[in-house]
Formats: sequence, structure tokens, C-alpha cells
Amino acid sequence: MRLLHTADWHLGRLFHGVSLVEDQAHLLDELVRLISESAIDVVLIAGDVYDRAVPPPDAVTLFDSFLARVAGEQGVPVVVIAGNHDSADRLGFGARLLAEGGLHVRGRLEADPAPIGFADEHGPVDLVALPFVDPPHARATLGDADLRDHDACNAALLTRARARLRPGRRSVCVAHAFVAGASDSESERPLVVGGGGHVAASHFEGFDYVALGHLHRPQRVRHESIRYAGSLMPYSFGEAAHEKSVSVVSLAADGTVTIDPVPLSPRRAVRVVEGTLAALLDATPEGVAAEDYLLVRLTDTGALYHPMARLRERYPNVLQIERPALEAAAGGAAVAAQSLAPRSPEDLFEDFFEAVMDREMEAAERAALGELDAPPPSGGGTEAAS
Ligand SMILES: [Mn+2]
Repeated sequence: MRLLHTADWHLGRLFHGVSLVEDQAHLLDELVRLISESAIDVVLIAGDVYDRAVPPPDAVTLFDSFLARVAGEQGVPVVVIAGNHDSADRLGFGARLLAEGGLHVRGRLEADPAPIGFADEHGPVDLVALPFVDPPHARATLGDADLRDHDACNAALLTRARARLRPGRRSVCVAHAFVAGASDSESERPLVVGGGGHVAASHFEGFDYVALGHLHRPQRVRHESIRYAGSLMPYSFGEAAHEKSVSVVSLAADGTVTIDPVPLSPRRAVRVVEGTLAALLDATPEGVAAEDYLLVRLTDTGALYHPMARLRERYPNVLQIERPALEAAAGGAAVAAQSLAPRSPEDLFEDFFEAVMDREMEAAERAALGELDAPPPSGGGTEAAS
């Protein structure tokens, strides 16, 4: 049996105010082709289908179109669980009816979920689909107030789900959690304020394959067969170096798995570029496409005239500018400002000059400043006010 494991699509996400729906549509087209060309038997989407509980209409339309092409036209079943960004109830709408059409959605937690049964030429496969476990919901669902955290809640639900697996069958689990030992990225919403919410990898042992969602970097956890597919595309500049992929997982007759990560080709890359404004306006750095989503780190120390507008003439998708030299100077200036006694405009300008230019004023510059006319007194004019 060949499974396609993907997760963390975050359809409808805004990246620095820019909608990514067209980029996401481009990637879902690629997945639809891959599912057909790789003869995938079941598609697993391990949560965070949408970026928020009430997704924008174009994100819902995009997901609908994917499902119609895969579960509908290709007849390939799709298993979807809710992640921490999804609304469990909205995602789960119509689930009992949709299962007949090959769409298996698990939104809200169930106390004793029955496995979803699949089969290939070697026999049956039981699939446990465990949506994101929110501890208050888990405590209410299981009627157990002693389940204190994510780890205890996941452990209890997995024990109950495992009890319903039929002996001798191969088994697969789909879940959305922060499994201890895995590494996170900038764009995941923490499950617990200040971090944490970890779940021990040992709770997932015993399944032939565990398809995880939540962490945005593709990675294995503890075993080759416990994996995060990673997000559909980078959702922060901190992920610029990640190569995003989906996993094609071949499940053999004896339950052993072979994993083939397939890199995705985004419409535009997310990159961090560094240089002076003049150099970047003069030439596009090697390996960068002008249309990429860019964070530009300008190394200039002096004042710059409208850097964003000028950069966007050459690079239309610059989303953020950083000026490390100025930010360091501004930190120093802020400290100085706290001890500000009444000072002359000349002294204040000199501080400003140093912060912007990263050097002291020279004598000639100080002289030039002295030659400037003092501003007119406020309200001053040649006409008498009436
Ligand atoms: Mn996510």
C-alpha cells in the first residue's frame, strides 16, 4: 500500500499581509499530479488544513477542489484530521456522510475511535486518525479530570484507540502533536504558552507508520517510521533554508515501510538576502529569482531614501527589510534618551547623526550645521495673526 503523508497546509495563511492562496493552489496541483503518477492508495493530511478556525472562502474552495480531484475523480481515499489551527467542529461537518465518498474526516475527539479499515493485495490495514488533542476537551471526552497535560491525554487516547486495532493487521496512525525530541520552527503556534505540550514518542510505538503534523520541518522522530511531513511551504523567513516535501510511504506485506520524501516546487521561494541597497538594485544575487518572497537585510549604515519602494521596483515581493546596523544603534540611542536632560537642537542632531551614520560628526559637518538658519519661532510669519 502506498500512502501520501502531508500536513500543515495552513490554507488561507497571510505572510506579512500577503495571501498565499495562489502559491498553495500551485502546490496542491503538484500534489494532485503526484498522487496520480505515484499510484497513491490513500492520502493522509495530518492536521492544520486551514490556518485559522474560520478560513477565508478562497481557502475553503481550494480544499474542496483538491478533494474533488483526488477522492472524487481519482477515487483515492483521503484521511484528514483537525490540527490546532483548525476548528474541530467546522472541519468535521458532514463527516459521517462524506466517508462513503472516500473522505474520512476526524474533527472532534472521540473516546473510543474505531480504526478506519483499508486493504491492499496483502490484506487489511487499520488506520487510527487522532485529531489534535486539546487537554480540556480530552478530559471532558474521557471523563477523567486527572489527565493533566498533552502527554497524559495523548497517551490515554492512543491506548484506547490501540485497543480497537484488530490483531494481526498492519496499522498506521495519523496525529497532530509536538512529539518530544523533534525540532520546531518560527511559524508554529505554541500549544502551551511559553512552549511545551510535548508528547513522548513512546506512545506512538507499535504502529507500522505514524504520520505526524504540527511541526513545519520535515523530520523523523526517534524511528524512521515516526515522521513529520512538514508544512506545504515555508511560513516564516526562519524556514527559508528548509526543503519542504511530502512523504510517499510504501507499506510492505510484513508492515515494514520505505519512505521516499518528494520535494515540492513552490511558485516562489522564501529567501533572506543581504547586501547594500546599491548592490541589490544593481544585480539580483545568484540563486534568487526577482519574484521570490524576500526578507532583505540591508547592510548600509547611512540614511536611505525610500528603500522599500526602490527595492520593490526590482523585487516586487520584498516583504520585510531589516537594518541590523541601525537597529543596534537605535538600541543605544534609546538608552541614551532615558537620561535626556534638556539639550540643544545641535546636540540632539549630533546624536541622531551618530545613530544613522554610525560615526561621529566631523568638524566640517558640525560647522555646516552651525551655519543653518534656526527654524522660525512657531506660529511665526510675516503677517500678524488676527
Ligand atoms: Mn501547523
